[in-house]
Amino acid sequence: MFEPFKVEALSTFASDIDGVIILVTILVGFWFFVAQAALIGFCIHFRHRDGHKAQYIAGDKKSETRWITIPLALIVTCDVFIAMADGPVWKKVKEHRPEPDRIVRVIAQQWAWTFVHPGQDEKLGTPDDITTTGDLHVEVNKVYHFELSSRDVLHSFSVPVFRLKQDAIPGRTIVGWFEATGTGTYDIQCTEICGIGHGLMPARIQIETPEQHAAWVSERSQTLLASTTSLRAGQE
Ligand SMILES: [Cu+2]
Repeated sequence: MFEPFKVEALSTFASDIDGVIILVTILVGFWFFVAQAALIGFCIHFRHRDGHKAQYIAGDKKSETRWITIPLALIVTCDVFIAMADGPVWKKVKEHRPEPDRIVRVIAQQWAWTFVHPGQDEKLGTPDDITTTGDLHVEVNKVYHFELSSRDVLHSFSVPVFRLKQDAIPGRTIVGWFEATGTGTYDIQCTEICGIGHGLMPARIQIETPEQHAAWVSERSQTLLASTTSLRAGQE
């Protein structure tokens, strides 16, 4: 089977995006084969052979321009179908953001991903925030907003199982969203060539059950508390 379809679809909008990709593939694939068949057919039909000179046809007669205008009209009609299918999906994924259950911060840099998660208070920007490198922990069936930024150059935050991709632009914080529909550990990839170490900046997303996520937050909070306490003791 075609490789992209082996990637599981684990977000609330993944199947919508797959639907648009399948539609575009079918329409473009159909016209690709029609165009190639016409090209090869004309090459054979108008070729040079004994007693028959090869023809150069500029296509400026009215009867010949139909070979351009009719396919153009048909292809534009297909474009209209694609626009009708992708408009609502774009709106759902990029324009409309459901209210978040949690917010995480995603920071790209050459060549690593840093993730800041809310701690036990469920709020971002407080002292119990949990920062990790290379591992994003989220809970299944919860709406997350991510605040994406870059410390240096252009990167792109891609989570294939979510069918999610968003460029990270230095100087800007871009907010997006996702809601996972299944658990497991999956790839996060940078999909913007960002320097010589671009291929060395993979990360993982751990999609956890409510119990697993609560246990992870609790464990990391204990570690954070212990290190803060020992740091204070060392300063006194
Ligand atoms: Cu990158």
